[in-house]
Amino acid sequence: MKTVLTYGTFDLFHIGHLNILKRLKAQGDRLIVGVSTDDFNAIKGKRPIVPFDQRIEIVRSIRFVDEAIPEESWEQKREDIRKYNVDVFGIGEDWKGKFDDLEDEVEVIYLPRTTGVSTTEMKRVLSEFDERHVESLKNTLDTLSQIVKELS
Ligand code: C2G
Repeated sequence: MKTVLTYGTFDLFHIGHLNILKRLKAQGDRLIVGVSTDDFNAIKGKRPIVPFDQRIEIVRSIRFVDEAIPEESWEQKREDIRKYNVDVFGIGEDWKGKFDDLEDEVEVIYLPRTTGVSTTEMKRVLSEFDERHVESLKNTLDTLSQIVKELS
């Protein structure tokens, strides 16, 4: 039984997250995913939109994922590797080289990211939509108040 381990925030779950989990599962027989808690995201300097309990439930429901655990610190990786008898640690290549220190315990692999999609980009589009939406509401209100004025 070959066990693969990875970690991530998985906010606004998208195809890039799905692809990396699919690729990681293909590296072994069991995939364990550490999902960053909201407190740990604060340490990572991230503010997820989706709360931890929903992010871990979504990851847990992905058919490539055999187990989802909370990721609460940078340091827990070694402990998890021993606890779950991990053979391979894998993560996207945006982390290339960052976890080579684990090579004394496991095989460390960095996989290609999916281009053209990111949570950051999704948040930007959503916020833009929000601004335009407010703008159009304001214009409608101005038009309505104009009509009311003309009718009175
Ligand atoms: N990912 C990807 N393609 C994207 C976006 C993300 O392959 N377009 C991958 C990342 O490389 C990572 C995983 O999806 O392997 C989760 O990405 P994030 O949720 O951004 O996680 P991150 O903040 O990188 O957390 O201790 C490790 C950290 O917790 C990793």
